[in-house]
Amino acid sequence: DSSKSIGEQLNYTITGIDPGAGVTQAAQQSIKDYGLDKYNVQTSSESTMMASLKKAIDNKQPIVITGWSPHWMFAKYDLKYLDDPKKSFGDAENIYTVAHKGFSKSHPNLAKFFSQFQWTDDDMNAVMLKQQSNDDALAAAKDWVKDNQDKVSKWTKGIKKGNGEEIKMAYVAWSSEVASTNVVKAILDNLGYKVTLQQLDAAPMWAAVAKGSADVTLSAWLPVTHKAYYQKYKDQVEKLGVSLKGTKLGLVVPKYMKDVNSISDLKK
Ligand code: PBE
Repeated sequence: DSSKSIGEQLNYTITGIDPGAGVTQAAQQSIKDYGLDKYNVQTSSESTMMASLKKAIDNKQPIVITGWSPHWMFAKYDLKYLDDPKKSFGDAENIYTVAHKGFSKSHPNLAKFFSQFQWTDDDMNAVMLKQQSNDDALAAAKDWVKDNQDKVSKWTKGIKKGNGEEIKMAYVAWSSEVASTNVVKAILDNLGYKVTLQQLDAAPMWAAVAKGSADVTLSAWLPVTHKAYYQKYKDQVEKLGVSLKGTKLGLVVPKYMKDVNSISDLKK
């Protein structure tokens, strides 16, 4: 009903993901920064948010979600980021590989691998799309690894084979991290290591790496998105490398919402 204001049409709702995600905090910050007084961030999970997005698009209804790149949503739907001149969502940042402190001393060979593991948006998108059409995230990752041996061989250059040595990786169930974590597991398992994966919410994921119940995570978006977690644990963790450069966070809407182009338009 277009006689209603944008806010009324949206039920003053920003459809979001898990409460522990940095993008959730940033969305709450945007409500303050832009004076979106009546709005709420409705938290759930990435899969629930994506189901709401699909439903809205199927019915050509307005919706605003907490989005980020890389993400397969941009390949599947016609979406746009809302302009954020006040930078509630920060600037482009990087995805870091973070380990329990001391990991590079105790596991120099694996630390070298992680320092060499850096891929691109296109690589990650390819894996995320495979995982959209294959419920088995590891099988999809293995497929990609098999077809991209040129890239894999650069990441494993000079890395010694493992001997069933165990390594525990923690991650959050965000598509980007499901992709990277399973790809690394596929590569290291092939090399003779035994990688176990632990899926956690963001706060316990950081805590697990800090206390050493997990060795490594590929889920650290810094310097802004996970700033609070990093500040809390920086003495107990170490950065092994950057797996992907130039990520983005923001509020995202379907392109058919022609009158909504910046966050302040949500006040209309
Ligand atoms: N994300 C994906 C995470 C980091 C990776 C953008 C949903 C977050 O907001 O914390």
